[in-house]
Amino acid sequence: MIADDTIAAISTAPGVGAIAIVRFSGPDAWTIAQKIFSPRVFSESPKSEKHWTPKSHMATIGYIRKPDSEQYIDEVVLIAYQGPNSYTGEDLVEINCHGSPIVTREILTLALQNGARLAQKGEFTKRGFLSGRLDLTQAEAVLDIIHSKTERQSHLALSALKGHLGEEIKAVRKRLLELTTRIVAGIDFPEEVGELDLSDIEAVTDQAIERLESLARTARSGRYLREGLKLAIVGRPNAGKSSLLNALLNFERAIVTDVPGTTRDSIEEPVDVNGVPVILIDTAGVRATEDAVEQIGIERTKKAIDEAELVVFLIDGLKGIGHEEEVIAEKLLESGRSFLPVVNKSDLLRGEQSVGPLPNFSGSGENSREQSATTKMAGALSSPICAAAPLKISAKSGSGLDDLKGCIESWALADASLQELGGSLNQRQGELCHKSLDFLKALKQAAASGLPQDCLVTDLRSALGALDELSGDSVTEEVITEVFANFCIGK
Ligand SMILES: Nc1nc2c(ncn2[C@@H]2O[C@H](COP(=O)(O)OP(=O)(O)OP(=O)(O)O)[C@@H](O)[C@H]2O)c(=O)[nH]1
Ligand SMILES: [Mg+2]
Repeated sequence: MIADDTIAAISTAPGVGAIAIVRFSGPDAWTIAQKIFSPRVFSESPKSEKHWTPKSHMATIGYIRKPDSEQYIDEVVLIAYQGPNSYTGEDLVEINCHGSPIVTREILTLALQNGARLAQKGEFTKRGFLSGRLDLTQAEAVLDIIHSKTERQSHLALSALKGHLGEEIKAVRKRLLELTTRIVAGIDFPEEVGELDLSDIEAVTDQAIERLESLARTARSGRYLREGLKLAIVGRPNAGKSSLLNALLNFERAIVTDVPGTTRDSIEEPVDVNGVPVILIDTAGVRATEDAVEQIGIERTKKAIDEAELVVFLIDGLKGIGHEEEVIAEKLLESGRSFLPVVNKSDLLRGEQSVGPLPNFSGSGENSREQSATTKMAGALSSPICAAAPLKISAKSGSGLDDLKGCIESWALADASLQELGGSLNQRQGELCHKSLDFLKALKQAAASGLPQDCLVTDLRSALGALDELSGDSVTEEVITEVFANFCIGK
C-alpha cells in the first residue's frame, strides 16, 4: 500500500549534536528535495544550468536554501532513495545536516512549506510495513533496538529485525496451511483425494505445537530483556544488602553503616547484569522493632517481595540463621517467588565454614513447630535456580559476585529457545502465539475424539489467523496504530 502524501520529520534525538538527520518520504519527497537543495557543484555553474535530479542511493554534498533564493540554511549531505528500494518502500530523502536544533527545525519547516506534512510517531517504519518491506515482527524489532538497555537485548532485537522470528512463524504457518488445504481437498474430493489419516494430522499438529511452544517460552525472557527484571535484596538488618546493591552498581548509591536498620525505605536502581537489564531493589532489613518508621520500611520489604520477579535472600554469614531468617523464609515460601539464598561476608568466614550457626536440617526439632521451621529453612537455603545455593559472596571484597550474576543471568534467560531462535516474543506476540497454540491443542483433541475433519478446519483457520496477526499478514488498523504509537517521531 503506497501513501498518497509525503511525510517529514527530524529523525535524530532532540538537542545539539555533531550531525542530525531530517528526512522525508512519499511521492513528493524528491520534488521537495529539488526545491530546497542545491548541490555544491552548482555554486560554480551559470544559473541556466542549475537543474539537479537526485540519483538513487547516491550522496550529494550541497546546501539547503529557501526555494528560488540565495538564502542558505546549512551545508548538508543529501541521500536520495527511489522507492521501492528504501526503508519506507517509497521515495525517501535523508538530509544529514549539522546537529543544531535551529538548523533542523528550519529544514523541517522548509519541507513542510513545500508539500510535506509532519510525520506521526513511527510513521516511516509503518510505511515500510504497509509497503511490505518489513513484517510486523521486524517493525517491532526496530522499536526494541531503539529502546534496548543492554548489548544482549540489542543483539537479539537485531536478529529479529533480520527476520529470524518472522521466518520461524512463516515456516509453521506454511505447514499448517498445507495441512488445511489437504484436509479441505479430502472433504471436497473424497473419491479422488481421500480423507487424510489421523496420524498425519497429528504429526503436523504436534510439530507445530512444539515449535510454537519454543517461541512462546521466549516471551518470559523477552519481558525481562525489554522491561527489566525486578530483583529485590532482602535479609536481616546489617546482612549487607545495601553493600551488595552498591557492589552490583559499582558506585555508592545506598548508605552503608554498621548500624542495623540503616536502610529505612526501598531503593530502586537499574543495572546491567551480564546483559540482563535488572531493576535492583534494596530493602529495609527485617526484624522485630518498635520503631514506627522502621516498621513501615519492613512492610515495604514484604511488598517488594510480592512485586519482585526474583529475590536475593541475603544471610549474614557471621550471624547465621536466626528468627529473622525464619520470618523471611516463611514470607518467601508463602509468596511463591523465585529466590536465591546467598550468604554474605564470606571474607570473615573461616575455611569451609559456609555460614555461622546453621540449624540442624535433619528435622530433629523437639516439637512440630520447630520441625516445620527447620524444614522451611532447609527449603529456603536450597534453590532450584542454582545448584550451588546458598552462594557464598563478599559484598565488601567482591568475591562470588560473578557467580551471583551468572545465576541471575541464567535464571532470566534460561530458555534455550531464546538462543536457538535468536529473538524473543514481546507481550503482543506472546499472547497471539498462545492463542494459536490453544486452537491447535483443541484441534488435536477434536481429531482424537473422532470429530469430522471439517470441524478441524475451523480450529486450523483460527490458529492460522492468530499467526497472521502475529506476523502482521492480517492485522486490524487498531493493532497497527497501537504498535506504532510506541515509536518516536522520525522513526
Ligand atoms: N566484612 C564484611 N563486611 C560487610 C560485608 N557486607 C557488608 N558489610 C558490612 O556490614 C555492615 C552493614 O552493611 P549494610 O550494607 O549497611 O547492611 P544492610 O543489610 O543494608 O543493613 P540495613 O540497611 O540496616 O538493613 C557495614 O558495616 C558493612 O561494611 C562483607 O561482605 N564483608
Ligand atoms: Mg541497608
